[in-house]
Amino acid sequence: MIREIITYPNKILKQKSKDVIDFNEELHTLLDDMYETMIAKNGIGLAAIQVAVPLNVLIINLPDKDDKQKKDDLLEIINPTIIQKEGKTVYQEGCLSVPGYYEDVQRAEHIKVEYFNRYGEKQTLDCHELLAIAIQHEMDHLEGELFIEKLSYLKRKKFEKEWKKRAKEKR
Ligand code: QAP
Ligand code: CO
Repeated sequence: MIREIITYPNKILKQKSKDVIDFNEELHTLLDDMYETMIAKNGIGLAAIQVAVPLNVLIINLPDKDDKQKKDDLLEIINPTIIQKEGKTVYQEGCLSVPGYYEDVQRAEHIKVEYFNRYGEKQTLDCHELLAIAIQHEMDHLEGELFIEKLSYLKRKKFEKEWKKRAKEKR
């Protein structure tokens, strides 16, 4: 089932998410719905809070070399912790909760993450490039933070101005 995606400036997005305790059918339904919703909206990553569920759950499905988004490549990441961080990189990010806005964000270049899969099995993943960026972006959602909150003062002002202008045009 496709769920509604919460967008900025909805306060729900500022909530901190909590760890999953039961790896049950309800969790599996949430994960399945998140995947369906993300694909329907042309996303490559989604956190549970973006569909108003405050749990430490995120999914990532990056396109491969042929630019194809394959469900086999789907990562379902539950209760993640970053155990190593290295380097710095800048990437122009977007977010399904801030549609139509893209801006450069600086993040760690490599990260090592521990998490659980949908069956409650512990996993460890070494992440580089776009995957490292995507996981950090989604993990920020779990802390109630959006990529626009990482921008410099000037870029943030530019964002607020553009967002207000767009809200006006929609009226
Ligand atoms: C997070 O972002 C991310 O504005 C996932 O109109 C960001 O899926 C991962 C999207 C940067 C890696 C690098 C955004 C779709 C999708 C929009 C997304 C839009 C339609 C964003
Ligand atoms: Co996002």
